[in-house]
Amino acid sequence: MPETLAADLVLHYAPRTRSFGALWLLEELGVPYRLESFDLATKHHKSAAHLALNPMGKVPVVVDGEVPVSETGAIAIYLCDRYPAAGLAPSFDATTRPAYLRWIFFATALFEPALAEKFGKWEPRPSSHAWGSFDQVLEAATQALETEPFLVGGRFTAADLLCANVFRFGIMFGALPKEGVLADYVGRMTKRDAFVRASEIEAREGARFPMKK
Ligand SMILES: N[C@@H](CCC(=O)N[C@@H](CS)C(=O)NCC(=O)O)C(=O)O
Repeated sequence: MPETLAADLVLHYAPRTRSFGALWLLEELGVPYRLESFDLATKHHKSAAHLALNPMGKVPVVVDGEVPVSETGAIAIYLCDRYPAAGLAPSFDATTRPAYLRWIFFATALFEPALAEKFGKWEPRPSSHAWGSFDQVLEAATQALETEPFLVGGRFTAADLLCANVFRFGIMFGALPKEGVLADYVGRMTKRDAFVRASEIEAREGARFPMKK
């Protein structure tokens, strides 16, 4: 909804990438932002201008005024604290804050690499790999959501957004079952208005930059 040309927040974004999480987040926050959209095929993300924003040469990057933030987890923590009225993060002194932070890191630092283990058919090494193993993260997520609708404090937070988004990829690419606790959770989260709006923007941008065959 609040895409505008005159915003202080700019999302550097490419369709069909992990930038979707940041796009969904901005739509949930309901603050004005501008989308700088480009096709990864152009390699703009390896240009000096983009490397100055994220030396990893990756998307997403959010620029707040003149300050760049990269890494989806950091973007989520930063923006939700910056715009507390949206209620997407427990306050600093809330007892649910540590669990919230844990699930943000779970999505990006544990579940993501665990998916790589699964897709790459790597030998599981639960005690030496930082994420444990794919089976461990799957069990932890399933256990947490078996009896609760949300991960933290009985309400939707950015932790749900990041986890649902990565579980969604897991389901899409066949690493997670299409039915069950996690699939039901993803189904509920992706019915949110902000997710639907972000998907419409993603479809529009995807059509501007179709995949080359
Ligand atoms: N850990 C980063 C991962 C970002 C990432 O890997 N982005 C991919 C797109 S899905 C990218 O920019 N790839 C282009 C490249 O590395 O050349 C995050 O969560 O923001």
